[in-house]
Amino acid sequence: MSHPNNTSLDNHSIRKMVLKLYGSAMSTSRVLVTILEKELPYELIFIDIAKGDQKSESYLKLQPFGKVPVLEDDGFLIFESRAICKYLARQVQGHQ
Ligand SMILES: N[C@@H](CCC(=O)N[C@@H](CS)C(=O)NCC(=O)O)C(=O)O
Repeated sequence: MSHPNNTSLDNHSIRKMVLKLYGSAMSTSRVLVTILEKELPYELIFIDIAKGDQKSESYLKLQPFGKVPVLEDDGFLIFESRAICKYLARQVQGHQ
């Protein structure tokens, strides 16, 4: 899933990679507000916390505490929603 405006930054050669955001609807809302506000290209990877997907072996390699959300940016992993938002703001600022 990606935002319809997801090419805007690509057009300006600011960001080539598509961010991967792992989480569920509620857990990603804070990060999604930042992503949408900054019109960043992203892919949402649904983690079904009701089913316990956040505790799967593969997910624990991304987030060792089994929590959502997680952001992956060209192989760089970051968790904690406020930290993710700050990271994104700084990334965009650094490219302006
Ligand atoms: N302070 C963290 C909270 C992370 C958190 O607790 N996420 C919840 C969903 S909102 C979660 O992963 N719940 C599933 C679990 O604890 O197994 C953040 O803002 O990212």
